[in-house]
Amino acid sequence: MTCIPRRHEPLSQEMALTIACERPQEIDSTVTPTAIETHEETSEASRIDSLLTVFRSHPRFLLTSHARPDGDAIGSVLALAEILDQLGCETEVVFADPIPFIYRTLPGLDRVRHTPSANDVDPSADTPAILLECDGIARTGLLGLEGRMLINIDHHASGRAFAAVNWIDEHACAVAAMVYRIAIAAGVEITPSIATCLYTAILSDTGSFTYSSTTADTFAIVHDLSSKGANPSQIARDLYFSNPVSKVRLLGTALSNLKYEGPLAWTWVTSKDMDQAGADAEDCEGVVNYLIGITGIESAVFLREVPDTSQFRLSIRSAGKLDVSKIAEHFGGGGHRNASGCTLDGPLNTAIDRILTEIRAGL
Ligand SMILES: [Mn+2]
Repeated sequence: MTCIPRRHEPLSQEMALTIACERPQEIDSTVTPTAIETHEETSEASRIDSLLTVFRSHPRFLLTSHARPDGDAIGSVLALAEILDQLGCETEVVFADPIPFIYRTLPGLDRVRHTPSANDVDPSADTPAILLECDGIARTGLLGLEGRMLINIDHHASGRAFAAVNWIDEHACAVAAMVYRIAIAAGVEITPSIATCLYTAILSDTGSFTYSSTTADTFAIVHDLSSKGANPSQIARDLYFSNPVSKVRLLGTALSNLKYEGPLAWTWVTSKDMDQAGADAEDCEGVVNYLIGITGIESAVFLREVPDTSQFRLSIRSAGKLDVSKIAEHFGGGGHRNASGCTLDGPLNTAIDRILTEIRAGL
């Protein structure tokens, strides 16, 4: 294991050089990498170096991710918090929204604060904030981030370099894969809890290793994580075989509302449907995957009425031809080529017309 500086002074040139030299130099002289590969590798190594320089020169960080956090957001934030523990930093983990039930067993959850403002956990503007999977501070749903030093780590195609330090890799299967690379570069120990958090994040963000972002590199990472204490069958049970009955009832309603037209399928649930099923927003997670799982369907949309508003929250999926991150961005949302989301004003039929028109034009 690499020796890690635990002091928090700005790095001396000598120390920065030491860190740069610690990078593994695994160059196979029999292979000539293309210019693009060389450029990308250099840029990734230098971005991780920049991050480590920041981590080692501040005593304390706020960590957060997007509103309505998913498995990648939560697992990656918790893993990064433990990595920062090992680097000798203090951290505060804060989310604007509660942690969904299926992630209740993740190690380190007791350190999560759920509150509307980052100032509630650390009012000092000197404490930098690390944002995972956000294209700006608005995506966190948190107040109190303005004026802080911001660090942005993201793997969304819609990612933007809005922060003081940015690392965006839209080819990463999950932001957890990027956090894993940070851990390796920092030389920290991948503990069973880091391994469990990162494995959970990658499992959920690759749709159980089914999305096109899943590559040999994904399996190399989860292979390492399973050898370091992540338990694949236990994590799968916690994520996929622990559904509350309200979720299954709501799925029944959503599937009975199903409509389709050529390669396009869509469905919805209203606030009333959710009340009748005793369901909440997190019970809607994954419904859209049943639609994109229909043979011949190229794009699928699930609309959920947001309680006490006239708006609908949309989950959009593509089987591969259509880039649905572009569709979501058109309506102020974002995401990935195959999975994205946005919010539209109601009423329901207007929201459906707007999204279907946009998707038909793209298919
Ligand atoms: Mn993600």
